[in-house]
Amino acid sequence: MSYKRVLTIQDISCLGQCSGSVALPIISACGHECCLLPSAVLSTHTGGFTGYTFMDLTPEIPKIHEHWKKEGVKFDCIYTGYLGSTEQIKYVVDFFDDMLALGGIKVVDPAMADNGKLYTGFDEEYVRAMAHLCAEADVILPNLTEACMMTGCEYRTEYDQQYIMDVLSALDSMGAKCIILTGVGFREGATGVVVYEGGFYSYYEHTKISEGCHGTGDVYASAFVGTLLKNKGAVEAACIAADFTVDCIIATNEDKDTEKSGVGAAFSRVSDRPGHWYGVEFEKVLPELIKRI
Ligand code: PXL
Repeated sequence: MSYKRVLTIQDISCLGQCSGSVALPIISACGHECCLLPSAVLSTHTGGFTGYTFMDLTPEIPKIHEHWKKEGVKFDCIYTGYLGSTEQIKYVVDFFDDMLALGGIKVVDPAMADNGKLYTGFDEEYVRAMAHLCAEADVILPNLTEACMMTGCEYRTEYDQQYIMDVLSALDSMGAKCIILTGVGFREGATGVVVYEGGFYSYYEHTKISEGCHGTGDVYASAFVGTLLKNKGAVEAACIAADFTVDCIIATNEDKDTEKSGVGAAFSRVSDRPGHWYGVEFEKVLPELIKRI
């Protein structure tokens, strides 16, 4: 059947173009039903805003689980992103155990760190629990920071192929099955993804447009899930999602170029800071993604 039902478990950052607010439209645009179970509700994401609100929805999760069990609902894919607490990670395993349809796929984006640093609000215990969740998944999508944190490998900004093979082999020993390692670049101006599956590696290199944009990890993972469920293989889905993410950044920068850059300046409010800095304008390039899948 080509019409798939996906459950995504991640937060809603009401302003911020990340997590649930990008997973829902992207997965829906790919032609699937997307059910969003919010792990937390925040006024904004935590990257670059101050004074945001945070409502942890952990206590709701087992109640929703119980209700859905009574309804007999099953999902063709469960895809998790930013989770609100360590306790939630345990609840996610319960969904994996009894809410997946036959042949259903478990996809985990650890969504907890970038550029060598944990996001605000996470700790070592969360990292350990996330490593266990990744071992349960069919596909994981860590960036290099998350991969190093979960495996204990040293995080480096400059490296060679052997280093990346070592990180992948550490993830493999941790129990991960199919690994999509994002943000891997071997030369100036380039970045890419490595797909490791069944002992085989492949690398897809693309242009590095900027030093990380907020929400691109979530855009990437959502496009990957939407494409994978169109019966594409992991390598093809990883490449299509990479092209889409690059197009999203380009579309966002087209607007930025017409405004004064806000980089390096101190702005106290979102409305004082020029450019669309807190997310990417993925909506503009959704038609391109749809055409490709
Ligand atoms: O894009 C990852 C993400 C998701 N959700 C929240 C975040 C972040 C990254 O900072 O803060 C709330």
